[in-house]
Amino acid sequence: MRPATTEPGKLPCSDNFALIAAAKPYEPGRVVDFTLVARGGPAERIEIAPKKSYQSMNFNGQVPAPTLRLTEGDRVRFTLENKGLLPHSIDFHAARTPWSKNYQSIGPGRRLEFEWTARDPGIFMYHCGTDPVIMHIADGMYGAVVVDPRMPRKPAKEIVLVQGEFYGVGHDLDAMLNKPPDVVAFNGQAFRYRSKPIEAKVGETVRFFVVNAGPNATSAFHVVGGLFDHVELDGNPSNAVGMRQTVDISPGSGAICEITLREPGSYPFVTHKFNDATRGAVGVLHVS
Ligand SMILES: [Cu+2]
Repeated sequence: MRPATTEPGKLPCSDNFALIAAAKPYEPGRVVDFTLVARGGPAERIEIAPKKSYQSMNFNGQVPAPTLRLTEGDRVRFTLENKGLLPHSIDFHAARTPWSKNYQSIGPGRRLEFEWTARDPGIFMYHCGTDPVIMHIADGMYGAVVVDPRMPRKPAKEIVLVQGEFYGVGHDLDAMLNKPPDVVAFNGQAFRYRSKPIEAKVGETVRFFVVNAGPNATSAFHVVGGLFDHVELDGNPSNAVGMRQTVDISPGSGAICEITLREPGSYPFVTHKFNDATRGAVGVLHVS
């Protein structure tokens, strides 16, 4: 039998993952349906780096899971279906709802439904919270929720980056607890935006929505050759700060990082925690 590392895997998520849907204008009483299907097993092997496949557990067959974009006040009618092999659950950092009621695990074949209201603008992580949480996260069960404020943000080129760590070939609890990750990636695959840069224009505001799924390492988000003009910690306008060279994003948190480049060229975006950049958390913004 060939070792798992040489088994082919699928692309963790589409190349368009970084390009988020447009913000919706505020509309009182809007209800948004959102369904996540927990998955696992051989069909969920993903290619996290060239010739490096990983046995993921995930939502909707992709790592990271789909980004949910809401506007402040939206009501989410949420469904979790467990089509995986283990119990799974959900934890929306954007929600204010009791863990003891809505974040409990359901077994394979089961379904969970609840509603919550997006009251807080921000960029949030969501993830499976089933024990051992470190494994359900490191194996790929995470995604991002963007909640836009009622007052629309100014137009920008908007990019979602979810940083995550991968250990061994998956399901390796000892490595997750005790060893450094083998791959650290933005949007599920090492260096994916280095080989296929993200395009922007000179003078255009680029708005990064960054979530650090961890599970273990902080992200020190930085653009080489640029400075952030405007940063919102956790993506909330009340946390706005001015110029930043590097933005600290702990596991389980997020930030909006805006930058405007005035000269054409290539600008790498990295975690300035350079052991993790070397493991794959590097991309390129190409400005023309
Ligand atoms: Cu899970």
